[in-house]
Amino acid sequence: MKTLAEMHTPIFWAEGHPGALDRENWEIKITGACERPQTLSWSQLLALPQTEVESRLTSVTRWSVNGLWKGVTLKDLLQSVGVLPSCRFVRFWSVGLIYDTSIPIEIALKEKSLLAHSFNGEFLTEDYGGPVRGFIPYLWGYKSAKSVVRIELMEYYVSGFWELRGYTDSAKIEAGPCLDLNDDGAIKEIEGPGEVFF
Ligand SMILES: Nc1nc2c(c(=O)[nH]1)N[C@H]1C(S)=C(S)[C@@H](COP(=O)(O)O)O[C@H]1N2
Ligand SMILES: [Mo]
Repeated sequence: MKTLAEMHTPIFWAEGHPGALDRENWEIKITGACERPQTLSWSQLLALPQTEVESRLTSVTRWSVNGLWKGVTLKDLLQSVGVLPSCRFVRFWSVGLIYDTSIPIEIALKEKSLLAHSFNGEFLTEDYGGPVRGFIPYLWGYKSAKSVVRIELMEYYVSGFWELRGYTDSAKIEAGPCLDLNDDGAIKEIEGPGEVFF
């Protein structure tokens, strides 16, 4: 199984590459509309139920990469903090607190939405959003925030880094040509709006 780097997956850090990050001491603050706000450590994250999903990250810049993503489902995570019915959006913050993005709770609760730490059996490196990133295959890649340090459970929506710069708030995947990085960048068609299946 190939790594993201071997498939020449672009490395996007619009706010600047964060450099080396400390996986063992990584912490994610979970705040907002939940019964038990908490700071989740790396070991606590690994102690939660682990889920593997075979799915694609698909960028609005029209490339897509498929593999085995592993981590904790956002559903399990939200359950563990006692998410409140008033929570309507999940807002992710990347290290440095410059890049943020929010998704509707309904998408967060879908089976393939993860807080991911691994791809094809290897921990994610900093280039690809390690130690832990959002992975939301249902929407354009800019909703999959890298190197997440904070998750805010929100009662309302706020546009994030790319949404404020012109990308849609909904991030619905649209039809059109797309490079399949699993197939040496061959151009394939996304047939219609929705998750990419080729
Ligand atoms: N912090 C941060 N997260 C980010 C981005 C970014 O620039 N900074 N780019 C987003 C976009 S547009 C895409 S397509 C994916 C790309 O993930 P990759 O850089 O691991 O390939 O990350 C998303 N998450
Ligand atoms: Mo993207």
